[in-house]
Amino acid sequence: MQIGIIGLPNSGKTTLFNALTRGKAETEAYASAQMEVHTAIVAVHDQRVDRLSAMFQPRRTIYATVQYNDIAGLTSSAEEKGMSGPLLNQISANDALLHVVRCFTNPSAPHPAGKVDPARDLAALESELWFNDYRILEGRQERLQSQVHKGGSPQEREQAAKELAVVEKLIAGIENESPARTLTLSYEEEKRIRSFSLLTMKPELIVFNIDDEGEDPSAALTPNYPDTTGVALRGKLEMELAQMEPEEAALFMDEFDIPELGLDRVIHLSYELLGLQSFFTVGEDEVRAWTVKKGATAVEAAAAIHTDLGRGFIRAEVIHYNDLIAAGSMAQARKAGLLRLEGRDYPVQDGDIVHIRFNV
Ligand SMILES: Nc1nc2c(ncn2[C@@H]2O[C@H](COP(=O)(O)OP(=O)(O)OP(=O)(O)O)[C@@H](O)[C@H]2O)c(=O)[nH]1
Ligand SMILES: [Mg+2]
Repeated sequence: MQIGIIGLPNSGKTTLFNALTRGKAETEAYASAQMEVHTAIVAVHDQRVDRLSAMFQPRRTIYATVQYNDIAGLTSSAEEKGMSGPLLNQISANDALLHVVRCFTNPSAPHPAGKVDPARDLAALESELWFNDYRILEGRQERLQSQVHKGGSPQEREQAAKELAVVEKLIAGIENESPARTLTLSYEEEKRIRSFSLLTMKPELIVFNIDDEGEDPSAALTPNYPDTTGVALRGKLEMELAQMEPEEAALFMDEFDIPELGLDRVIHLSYELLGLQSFFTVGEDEVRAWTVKKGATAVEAAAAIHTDLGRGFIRAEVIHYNDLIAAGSMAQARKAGLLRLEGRDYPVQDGDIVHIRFNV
């Protein structure tokens, strides 16, 4: 799963990327027009995994991961020409978007537009995304209209008419300021437009990059953007903390009275945003968190571990994390009859501990 970090030049994308990934990519105050992408894979820390690891003492403990991509090169002036193809490809390759909005003031890195104005910047980039989808849909609409009237076989015309109906629904949505993700589409409708890679179809988290003393504007600004989540983060401070040794960071947080890092919150929000959940496998060899979409079935969970487990699936032996912890150990849980045998269609729950029985 990949999350693209987007935002206007100098909004703090690379700063946030460094904080999330504990990396040291260069933040460049004046070199934003070029397209460059930093990429890193981040573990999703989960206390449940720590607790299971303490219980089973495995050789390896593995957290779920998410990939972050720091994408520079977006500006608010692309509107006349649209986004460049390569930039568009970089953005649309992501499963979700994390939009950084500048709220901080910094005399050594002045805002390119002169004045800091989060509402303006947020609107500028959001309309960029909407406009891009609009152009794609309009182009498609034109072609489909001519196909419906004079194209190919009756079947082809019927298919074109069906696709046109979805395209027009999405266009009406955008004209009505409803991004594609807010429209209810049937599975069939969604399938017809999947290949367009619409940017407003992607789940979006808005991160307000605030000063050390700054106020959180998310409650005021996010409601204008349906189906997004907003969160404030002190980007520079978080980056500096993330780059310190843990003991040093703890001292610093103590001294400046910072109760917790905002980063973990962003990591968890983005995980939720993707509609993901974790299940666990446990044993002496390995305790591991696996990632599946919410609503995934037992056989899909098995296939996420290994295709063979999906193919040869017989049953899943399942206990929820909370039940195992309450029982105290796997042996006691077994004695108390807390392990269930589930079939292939069982909807896996976040926190399930799963053992797949299979035969290939
Ligand atoms: N005071 C302050 N400065 C920040 C903060 N976040 C970023 N900066 C500074 O703002 C400048 C731009 O930050 P970057 O992280 O490079 O921004 P960017 O969005 O990656 O910029 P481009 O890649 O050039 O578009 C740098 O000089 C940062 O040190 C913040 O939260 N507070
Ligand atoms: Mg950058």
